[in-house]
Amino acid sequence: MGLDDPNKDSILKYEKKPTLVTIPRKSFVIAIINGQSHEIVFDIRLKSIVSDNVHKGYGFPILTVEEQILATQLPLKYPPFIASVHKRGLNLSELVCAGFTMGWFGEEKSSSRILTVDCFLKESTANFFVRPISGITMVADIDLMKIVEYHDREVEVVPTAENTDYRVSKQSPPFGPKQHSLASHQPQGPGFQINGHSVSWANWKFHIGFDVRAGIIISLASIYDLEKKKSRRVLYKGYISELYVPYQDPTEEFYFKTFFDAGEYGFGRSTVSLIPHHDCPPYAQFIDTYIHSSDGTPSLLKNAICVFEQYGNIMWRHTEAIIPNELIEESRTEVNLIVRTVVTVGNYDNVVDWEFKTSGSIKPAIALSGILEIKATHIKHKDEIKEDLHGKLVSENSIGIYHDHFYMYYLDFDIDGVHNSFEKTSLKTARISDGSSKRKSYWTTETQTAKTESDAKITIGYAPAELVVVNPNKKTAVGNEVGYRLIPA
Ligand SMILES: [Cu+2]
Repeated sequence: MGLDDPNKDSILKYEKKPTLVTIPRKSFVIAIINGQSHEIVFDIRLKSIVSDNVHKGYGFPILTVEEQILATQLPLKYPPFIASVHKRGLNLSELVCAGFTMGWFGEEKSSSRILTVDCFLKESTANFFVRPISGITMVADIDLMKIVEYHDREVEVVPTAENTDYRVSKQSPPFGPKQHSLASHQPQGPGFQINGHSVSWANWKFHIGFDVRAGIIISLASIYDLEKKKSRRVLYKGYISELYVPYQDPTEEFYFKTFFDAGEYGFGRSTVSLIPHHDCPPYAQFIDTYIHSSDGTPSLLKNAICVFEQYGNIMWRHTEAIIPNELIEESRTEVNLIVRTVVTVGNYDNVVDWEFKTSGSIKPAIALSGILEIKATHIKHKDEIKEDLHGKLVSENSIGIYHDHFYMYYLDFDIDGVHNSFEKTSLKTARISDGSSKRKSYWTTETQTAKTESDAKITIGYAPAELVVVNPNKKTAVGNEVGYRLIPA
């Protein structure tokens, strides 16, 4: 369930004259009714359904928490699995299971929603993710809510629990159990204001939204121009539209691990409460949000978002000692505004930051934390490896399977207005053959403007390029187009 965004036109009109313009208030609901996926638009003011379409294509709605919990309990009552657990000499009460989506590999459209359920050993450690019970494949149909496929191929060693617990109480110095604390506070209070869902700070103003699929959404970000004495729009809307995590192991128990964390699990639904003083500094301010259960009941998520000013680096400095009888020392501390959420999908924790700088830059950043996904092996040392493990032996009996984390950002720039272009400036070699210079060659630039979306597809990092979103109708004082550079980091 989420907001059915009014179109940009009405939002921009409403932004100008909120008292005169009535903005549509609609919600977008994805519901499973009798095994069919419905996309329903509901008008909140009129209290009526505007449209109800059955989705016929590929793909299924985001998993709900409830059905994942039910699915992960299935193995514990499934006799063949119980037999496999006993065969391995393990204790059923020490198991914890998790559901994994199975991807799509070109099969005909299937009508059933399925999950693989993998189980782990939680005995002697909180870090069960590094103790997988490998060699078993269990597929659950979550509409029927039963195991529909089961293979016990081989008995694999379960990696040891020793030294795996991540809780600070279990750590030895210098990592724990006690660390020196840091006190920090802002005697004059924060330099920003939160008014409803709008934040103003320094020269910035923007809106914070939240969606069950996308998580945090930054919108209507504008910067105040001191010279023009007006606010200038930069970003209409920005959020993480998908996080794709494909593992590179083609074997039966891993090939399907090609996760879409936003589309399958929900980046908003997987957002967790921030831990004050640890996830955000003591002087941070927190914003709560609501997430709904599968029947639509809203539940409060405390401290879902934090906003704080971050101090630290030198933004600019100069010591001037050349002027006789005068010493000038100037140093400016960089202060940035951070808007932070943490999204925990299974073993991984994604720290999602939107950083605003007084220079006008916006820096979306990700810090990935949590626990590596492990596959068990009988191998204890590198010398025993005979074939491709599809990963690295990271510890005795533990392979960290090769994989990537691709974060996709939806960025709708509205730089000084809605008509923006995407430009790519590449370097090209120019040769001199007429002897007009002692140089034989030099590089110059060549700019292309994308005419279509597919024109704008680029492979980052293979050749130097400057990627800029510009407003071709707005020029700087010297006649250049105003724009924002995209700097992949
Ligand atoms: Cu990873």
